[in-house]
Amino acid sequence: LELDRDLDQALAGDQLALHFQPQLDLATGQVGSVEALIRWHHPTRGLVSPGEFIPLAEESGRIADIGRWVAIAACRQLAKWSDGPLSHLRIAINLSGRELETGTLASQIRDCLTRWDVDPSRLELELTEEVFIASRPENLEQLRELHDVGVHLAIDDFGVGYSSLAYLRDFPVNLLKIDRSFITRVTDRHDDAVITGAVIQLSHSLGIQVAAEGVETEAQLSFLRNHHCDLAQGFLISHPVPADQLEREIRQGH
Ligand code: G
Ligand code: G
Ligand code: MN
Ligand code: NA
Repeated sequence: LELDRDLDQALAGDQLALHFQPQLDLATGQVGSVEALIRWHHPTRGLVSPGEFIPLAEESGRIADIGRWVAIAACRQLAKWSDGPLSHLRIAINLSGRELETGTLASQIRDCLTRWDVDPSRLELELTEEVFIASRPENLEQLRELHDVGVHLAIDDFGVGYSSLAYLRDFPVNLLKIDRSFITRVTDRHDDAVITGAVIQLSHSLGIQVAAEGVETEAQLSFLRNHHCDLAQGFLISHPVPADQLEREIRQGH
């Protein structure tokens, strides 16, 4: 496909960028971490959404190069922030199952961390439930290896994938991100409220932190505070923004 082939140029040039969406630590009121979301400024099509090009890249195999680009960009950003007011920030990057299949993900990420002298605990990997359930054990070993050196692991879009909980038992998960679809109606629907509350309790009982995705109203934020959710992410707090804007927002005390 034409769009997929254009990715080669995007990777070689400067058409890709990471935007960052803050996650508010509800206990401290500070931004504790940011999720990196890739953006593509296509020369003729304008902004192309990752929802459009990531699936294409997964099919063509270009996802491995994108993954490498993202890991490098995230580590460079962490290195840049390391001696300023953003030195406490953790960056979470999204990984697809296809990226684990290359078998070189762990060594690649470790190389990046070393090369930019980044504390591994500043980096978090977001994977969906499907990745944990459908990946081959030897591919998942890479995640264990990264966790052993200090990299954090997060479950993305929790609650809408397969309903197995075995990976919470078998994997060293640091953070569970409750899918946006629960948070959207958490103040209107009893079932969403009960599920959200129960997921927070389950996670905490297992020593896992919880983030809520897609927080758009003060009422949702209050609910999450009252139920001792650890982190909140969503348009109420901030849209995903370029690094310089994030720096301004945090300096202004967001
Ligand atoms: O930012 P936006 O909501 O448009 O993202 C759409 C989807 O693309 C989300 O599911 C998100 O997880 C995914 N995505 C964003 N950035 C990356 C990335 O760097 N790598 C991978 N594999 N997926 C990403
Ligand atoms: O699949 P993943 O959770 O990684 O997708 C993240 C995507 O969710 C980002 O592309 C981001 O733009 C989107 N997003 C983040 N916060 C909100 C929100 O509050 N409301 C909605 N509708 N989308 C959001
Ligand atoms: Mn995510
Ligand atoms: Na998500």
